Amino acid sequence: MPFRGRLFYKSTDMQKFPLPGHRCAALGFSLVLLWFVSAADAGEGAARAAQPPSILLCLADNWSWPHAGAYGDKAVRTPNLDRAAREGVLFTHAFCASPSGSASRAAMLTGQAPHRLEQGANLYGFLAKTFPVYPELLESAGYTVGMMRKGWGPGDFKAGGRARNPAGPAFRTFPEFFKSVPAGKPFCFWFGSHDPHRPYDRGFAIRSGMKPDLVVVPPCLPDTPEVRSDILDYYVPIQRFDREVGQMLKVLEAAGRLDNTLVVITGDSGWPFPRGNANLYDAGTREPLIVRWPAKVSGGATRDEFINLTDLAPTFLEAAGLRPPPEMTGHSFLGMFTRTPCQCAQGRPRLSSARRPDQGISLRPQPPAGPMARGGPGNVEGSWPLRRLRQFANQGFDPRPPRRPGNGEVVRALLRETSGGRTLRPA
Ligand SMILES: [Ca+2]
Repeated sequence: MPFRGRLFYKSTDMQKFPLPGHRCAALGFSLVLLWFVSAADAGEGAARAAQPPSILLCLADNWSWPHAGAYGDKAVRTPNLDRAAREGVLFTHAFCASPSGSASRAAMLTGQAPHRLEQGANLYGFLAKTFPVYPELLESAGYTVGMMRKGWGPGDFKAGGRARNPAGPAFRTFPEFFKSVPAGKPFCFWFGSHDPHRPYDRGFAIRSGMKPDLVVVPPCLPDTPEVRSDILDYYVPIQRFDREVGQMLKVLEAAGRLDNTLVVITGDSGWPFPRGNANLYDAGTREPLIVRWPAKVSGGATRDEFINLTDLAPTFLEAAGLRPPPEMTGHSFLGMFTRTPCQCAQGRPRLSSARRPDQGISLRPQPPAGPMARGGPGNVEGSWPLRRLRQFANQGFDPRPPRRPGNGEVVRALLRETSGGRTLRPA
């Protein structure tokens, strides 16, 4: 609190004037000084609040939810990520747009779904220069941009007509980049770690004392000592990623730039195990996501909203005070922290796993109540998701009791969601 610091400053002045008359003079002088300093503080605070934030994306390579201490994983130690989550927001339902590196990164950079990106949707393809990417948009707005290690890729960015990686000009280290940022000016940095991508030094984790009994083996994998050891070996580079993120945050903290930096920590695609990377299961697409920005976002929260990593580009642009280009299919989720009720998920289709054999249900959440709402509660009964659910019910699919384990619960949850919290039953 600046106020306490100023009060202490006043006390030291008092010590310089031991006589009573001088004390009054010192007190008067100090009060005037205090007023000036407080006024200056208020001005600085307003200026700080008005300053666009810097943006730091810390991107792991092949990292799955929920492999961080903040999510309750006891086998991996991630104190720096956990601290960022405590001081920021921990998301539980973030998904990459594609479980494949080049496509996922192209989608993150452009804020667009991969199928719109031509060759950009392919591993080892290219991302044509005609697709705007958020680092270039921020650079045009005065940001200093940079990246280190793995940016967009794997692939040949020159084949897309670009002179540099779409993630920005390359630097060897974050401090080297940070030195190039003019004082007080915002920056946008992409830290593309190679961790925890394979290959691993087989058995290294157990040799270094990590505990296989703490590993949670997913039911789709055989629970054997070899699998536990392999999962622990995947945790070793996650811990290295954690340390490197911690070092970057320390650099920002020492420079007084940490709290107005929007820090996002996530991964490009799922872990390198069966059903993981390159597969459309959750293990291939569901990502850890931590957002830390104390200047605007209260810390200590866990959010369950559905986030797609194409949402990052429009979120970064909105944070910088820019309007996302209309071709971005991602949605800024900044409104989640600044507007009530949340409008960030409005219009986003959701694919559910509730299905009759081979039939999926695509659901669109109801618009929120309020001036932005396109329909009130009366609209809910006739909304097409509910009609679709009723069609399923009329076709003989009765979610009570479920024909498949879990389906009934899913349908009931979807009915609750699409009905704005009211309990509705299929016709
Ligand atoms: Ca990857």
